[in-house]
Amino acid sequence: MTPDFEQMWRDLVPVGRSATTGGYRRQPFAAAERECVAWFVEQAQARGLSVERDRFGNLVAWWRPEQAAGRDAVLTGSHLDSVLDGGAYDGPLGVVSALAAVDALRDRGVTPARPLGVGVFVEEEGSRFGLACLGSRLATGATTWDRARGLRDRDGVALEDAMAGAEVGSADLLEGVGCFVELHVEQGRDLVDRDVPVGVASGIWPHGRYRFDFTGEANHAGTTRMEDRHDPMLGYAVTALAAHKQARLSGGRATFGRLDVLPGATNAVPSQVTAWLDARADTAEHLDALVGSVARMAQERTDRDGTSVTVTAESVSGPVEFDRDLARRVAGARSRPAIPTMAGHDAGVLSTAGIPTAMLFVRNPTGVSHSPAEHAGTADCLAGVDALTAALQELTA
Ligand code: HGY
Ligand code: MN
Ligand code: MN
Repeated sequence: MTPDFEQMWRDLVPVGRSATTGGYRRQPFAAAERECVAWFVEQAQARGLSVERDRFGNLVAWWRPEQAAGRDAVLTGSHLDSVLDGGAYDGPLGVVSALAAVDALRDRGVTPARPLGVGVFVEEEGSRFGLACLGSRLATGATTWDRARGLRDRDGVALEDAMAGAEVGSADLLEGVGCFVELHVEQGRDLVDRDVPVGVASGIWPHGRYRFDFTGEANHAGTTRMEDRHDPMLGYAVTALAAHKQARLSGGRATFGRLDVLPGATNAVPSQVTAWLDARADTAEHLDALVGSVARMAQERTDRDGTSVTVTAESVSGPVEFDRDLARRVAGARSRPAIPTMAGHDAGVLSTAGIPTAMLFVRNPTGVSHSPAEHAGTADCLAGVDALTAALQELTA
């Protein structure tokens, strides 16, 4: 008898967790994430699912009953990679719940009349190579291998080199997929405020990642008079404050969470400050306006300081409205609330590629995510498995 949800969860919990912060470091194609993928393959094979891989590191474990031959497939699943010091649930909850849903269907004696796949998309967080949902963008053709192969991580390692040791295949994993349902921990408090364990997603805000390169003049921290400096740190500092203010005024989101300072010497005025802005808004126009206003303020300050700034969009995700009919079917008999999310997901990429897609959210008591404090109670996780099982049973009938 294959292990149940709680056993599978216990298997994964220690993999890639930092002893100091309790956060997860499951960077794509690095040891901890590869251990998670190996665990997934083992679990899939223990269930007699056939694991297929594409050339980008994505996988789908297929349940193809005889009677399902020739019919559109139903795909579920999520991702196993994490942001740096991320939480345990963002991604893995959708994968483990999908495997548990397969178990539950079998326990009910259900044999799907459609192929049912459990998918794992690689580098959903874009936390190593910078492009969000990299695996699903490659699988859908939203980006190409030629554009992606040269993306480099913080150590300058290119994607194609990081993938060198990884087992890949040549399947077109999305061929014949009629719909995709992703279960995910909620990254917010909507379900908490509604006191509901499971909800469905209505859509995803447009969002993007923009690299600000501030260039100034390195000089001595002591012998250089303040009026003689061209310090790029000032441009960054003013821009970070401006981004926060513009987001608050517009109801959007703006975050500078990553910074590189060169040369990084305590007693030298820096030559270069690179800062990454994560910006999000309810519409594409509002997003452009938010990023545009922040870029203008950066330009004004650098003009004053005799420094310069360039802004490069590294990852942009458009607005997503999920398939209403599918959301209704996935919500099932219960009237589960339909809630928007400001977090990107592979589901958004597949929806944008034209595959009818829905998301189920599981309540997160703190609403905190991308942090070791991210959490979902076992009862709510099991309610999520039930909801996903019911949805998959309905969709594969
Ligand atoms: O960053 C996001 O929106 C998602 O968690 N990948
Ligand atoms: Mn996620
Ligand atoms: Mn995430």
